[in-house]
Amino acid sequence: MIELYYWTTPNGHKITIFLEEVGLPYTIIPVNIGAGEQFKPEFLKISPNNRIPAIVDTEPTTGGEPISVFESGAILLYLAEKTGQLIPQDLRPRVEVLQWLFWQMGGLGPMAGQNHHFSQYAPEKIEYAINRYVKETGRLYAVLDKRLADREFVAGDYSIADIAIYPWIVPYERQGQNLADYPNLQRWFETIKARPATIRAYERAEAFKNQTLDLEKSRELLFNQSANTVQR
Ligand SMILES: N[C@@H](CCC(=O)N[C@@H](CS)C(=O)NCC(=O)O)C(=O)O
Repeated sequence: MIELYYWTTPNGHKITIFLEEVGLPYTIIPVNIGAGEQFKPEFLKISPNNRIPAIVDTEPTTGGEPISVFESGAILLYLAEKTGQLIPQDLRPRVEVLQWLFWQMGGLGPMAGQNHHFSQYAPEKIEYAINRYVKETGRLYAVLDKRLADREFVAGDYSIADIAIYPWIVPYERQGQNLADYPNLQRWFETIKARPATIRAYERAEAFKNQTLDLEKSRELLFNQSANTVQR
């Protein structure tokens, strides 16, 4: 059984999409990051960076104690290796997948995240910061669009690279992007959106929405973290 520490954010969706795709049994342990549940000591034990997602695999393939994993890219890789699915075994196609997985982890995720922050959440509209991240997100979309010009998926067959990228394209409007400007990316996006596993993953998220939150408190919890937050 996989225990998934989860919230309804792009990085959370990556793991439910994967798990729905391969049919591995899992239970969701919600971690409401707007209510500060990522700071609970029991969660920090498996996710010391106070971020979702994280997993505990209660039945590792080698047996023994449960294994916990944090960081969505590491989780996808762990689960792909565990199941032998959504990652090729051969060197060349495998390295293609890994490049695009890491491209998402180091590029699209952080840049689109800052884009969301400065465009939607920052208390002041800082034009320089908004332009910087909207333009960089557009550049990354264009890289993806070019890559998808002559192939169906990002790297060979449908893989953990596509799964890592897709949830970060879902909020394209909030990122100041128009998918019609990237026709190959748009075609890829519609293909993944229509997959039954993707539909099921986003349906599972519905159960956790509509939580009433004190927005001011959430903002303070999420956007005012420092070394003190970790050291206290
Ligand atoms: N690189 C990390 C990023 C995870 C991340 O930023 N998670 C956010 C939600 S998408 C979170 O848990 N935020 C809680 C907080 O900022 O305290 C990953 O891919 O797993």
